[in-house]
Amino acid sequence: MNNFYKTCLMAGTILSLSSFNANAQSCHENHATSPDAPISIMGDHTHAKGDWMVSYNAKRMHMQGNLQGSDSISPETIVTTISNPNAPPNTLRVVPTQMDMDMHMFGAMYGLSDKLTIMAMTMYMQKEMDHITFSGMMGTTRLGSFTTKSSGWGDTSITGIYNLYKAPKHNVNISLGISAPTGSIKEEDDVLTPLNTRPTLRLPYSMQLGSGTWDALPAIIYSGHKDKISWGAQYKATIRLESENSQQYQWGDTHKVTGWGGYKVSNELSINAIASYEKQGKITGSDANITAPVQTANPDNYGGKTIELGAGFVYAPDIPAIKGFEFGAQLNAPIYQDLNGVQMNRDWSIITKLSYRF
Ligand SMILES: [Cu+2]
Repeated sequence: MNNFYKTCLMAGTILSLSSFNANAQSCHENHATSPDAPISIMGDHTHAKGDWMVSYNAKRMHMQGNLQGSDSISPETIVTTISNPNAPPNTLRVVPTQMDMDMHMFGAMYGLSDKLTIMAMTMYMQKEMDHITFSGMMGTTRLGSFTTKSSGWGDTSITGIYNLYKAPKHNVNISLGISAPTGSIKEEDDVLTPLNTRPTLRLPYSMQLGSGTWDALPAIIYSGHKDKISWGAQYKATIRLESENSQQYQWGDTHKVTGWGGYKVSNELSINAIASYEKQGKITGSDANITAPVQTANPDNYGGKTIELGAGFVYAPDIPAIKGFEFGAQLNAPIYQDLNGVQMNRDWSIITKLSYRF
């Protein structure tokens, strides 16, 4: 930890005791780290030269039920009205009802200079999807239900974050990352077929752990603050650098715009609210091993537009023994979804974060 940061902490402590923290504000800004940004925002800050940060984020995303475009659709309606281009007789016979995705993200940041910070990130994922299987080739007789699971390491990224502009109340960072296809795209599990057999099959795209392609991760982020109020906006994208992966398909690019506002309740605690718009393209190409009569096996049933709202907090305790630690949580839920084809409904997600600077 550098001396400047120690001085910052001391100044912050003294100033918070006197309940006047205008100088503490400019102090954390000079340290080039803003504790005000919501924890779901990655790459919001840079570090001073030689400073390290390690972080662990745990995210759970819960999906429940299905949507056709923006409208909710029942399993019985799916199997009687939605066609299946993968296999004769062109009907869907298996419907996902619920999905939970857990991501354990491990990150490290290092200030190469006061302007440029490098960030490495990897994640361990656990996915679980519940389904109903309908009996035979047609009709709405339920045969039974089953759950598929996949778990393992996902894709790994390295990102450079550059401080483009810094003024007392305003900050602009640009970043460019590259994501390596370290996550498996050949996960398998047992399924229950409409003919009451239980073969082991390649799982649909959404149950795989990586994209299979090298991807670029560009972003630009603006943040500002005045007294106890903070705000910001970020645009970030995931751009596929290869037209197909080893299994002959490509995930759609994603573009996401996020805005937020925060309020510093005390020198240790800030709360925030967040709104985001995300657009993702369809999957192009297809994996010849993914052919089950389920909507998730059809590349057309991927991508769409989602607007999400969220709220959270960031807590940086002012206790000498745990100096440098920061903890936060955030809950997000969509208020609008317009999804391509038929897809599972995104219900909510929760993120918690623990980070340590030294
Ligand atoms: Cu950091």
